[in-house]
Amino acid sequence: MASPVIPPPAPAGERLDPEAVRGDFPVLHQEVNGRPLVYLDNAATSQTPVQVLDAISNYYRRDNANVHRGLHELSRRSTDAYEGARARVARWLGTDDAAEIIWTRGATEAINLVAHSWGLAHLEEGDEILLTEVEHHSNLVPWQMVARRTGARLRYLELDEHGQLELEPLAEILSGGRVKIAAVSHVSNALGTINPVAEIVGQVHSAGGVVLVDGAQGAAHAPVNVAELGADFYVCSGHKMCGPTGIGVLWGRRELLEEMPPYQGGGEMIDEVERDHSTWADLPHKFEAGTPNIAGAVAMAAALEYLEALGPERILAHEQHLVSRTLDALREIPGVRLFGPPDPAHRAGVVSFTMKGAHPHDIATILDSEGVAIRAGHHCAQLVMKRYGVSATARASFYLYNTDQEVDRLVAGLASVQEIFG
Ligand code: 7TS
Repeated sequence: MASPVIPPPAPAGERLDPEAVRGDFPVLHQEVNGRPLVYLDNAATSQTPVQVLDAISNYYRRDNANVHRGLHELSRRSTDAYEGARARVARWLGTDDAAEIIWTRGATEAINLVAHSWGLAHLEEGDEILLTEVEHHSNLVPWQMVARRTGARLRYLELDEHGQLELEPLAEILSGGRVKIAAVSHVSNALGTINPVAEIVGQVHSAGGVVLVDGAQGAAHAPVNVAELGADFYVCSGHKMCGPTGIGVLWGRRELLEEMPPYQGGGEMIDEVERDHSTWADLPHKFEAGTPNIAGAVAMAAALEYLEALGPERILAHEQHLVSRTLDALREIPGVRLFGPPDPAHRAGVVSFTMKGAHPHDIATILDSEGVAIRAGHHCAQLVMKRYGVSATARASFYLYNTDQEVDRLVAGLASVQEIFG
């Protein structure tokens, strides 16, 4: 399969030029409600460059076949592409063991896999699962389900007034010796906070626990190296990092994955099947029952190649520049309340806010009428909303193709909101 055309690596030190990459994203070039689209809902899902669209199209046009079974050319090609994509993800996350990469439908399925496979096998009454107030529901509800089944207790790290996790109580919580697993997000989808995961990992490990990092908002917006992070599990979703929906990844340390039972049963995940029992395939196939999302995996690898050429450090720096510009402008608007760390250096590309007198849904509707797409609601993070005493916020979330002019369109739209409600 011809590999998609990837932009040449950017010279070191040079800032990311969003105008230069916008040409790769067909969806951005349209009018919405008579105005050029400004897409600021990237934390929900990112847009897809032609290089990734081509990877999907080329796969179906030329190579489509099921993996790991046919002794024919197309099956060999699709298997090579699928396994090559796995190796690509492994490199992106900083491991050279591709068998530690499990394909899933997304971050949610990856967390459910760990919660149910590792959790049901290791947790019992009296054990503790450490979560945080800032988690997306995908990193809360599976643990609540497993806690209910095992009798384990849920503990929480809390948020301070600036949207950062309070680490002071951690030592106390861990001193009980009962925390078996901690599940923490790398970056908050509701506030944008970059959480101190390496420090949490260090402390939880010292107390004998393992750590899952929810990287749904991390891997897309900041460089990730699971070895440096020291975590035991890391999850992410393709559709938040220029890839398609329906594909994501669980990375786990080999020793842990090897002793975990399968999450789902079916084709591909077995070694031998008898009438009343079966034995399991080796990693990673033990966790990949049924025909996988082959085109999704191939496309996710193309997305990573695209992001790598641009440079994850430069993507984060660009987002922080846009966040800084947005925070500066919003601070000037009377009645705006900002959530999350005041210093852009502590956040990725998310700005959550409310405006006095205007419901976040009204803000989003007025912005939409001007062609500006943001999200309003609880962002699947109701504990964050409860912590700050609101039911919803408006959220602008940026990515590599957003520009200063788009920030200015957002700010101008908010001036209209203020005129109507202020
Ligand atoms: N964890 C975090 C931190 C997330 O932001 C999301 C999705 C998920 C897990 C779940 O990812 P999925 O791909 O499995 O759905 N976050 C959002 C959001 O902020 N708006 O829509 C989805």
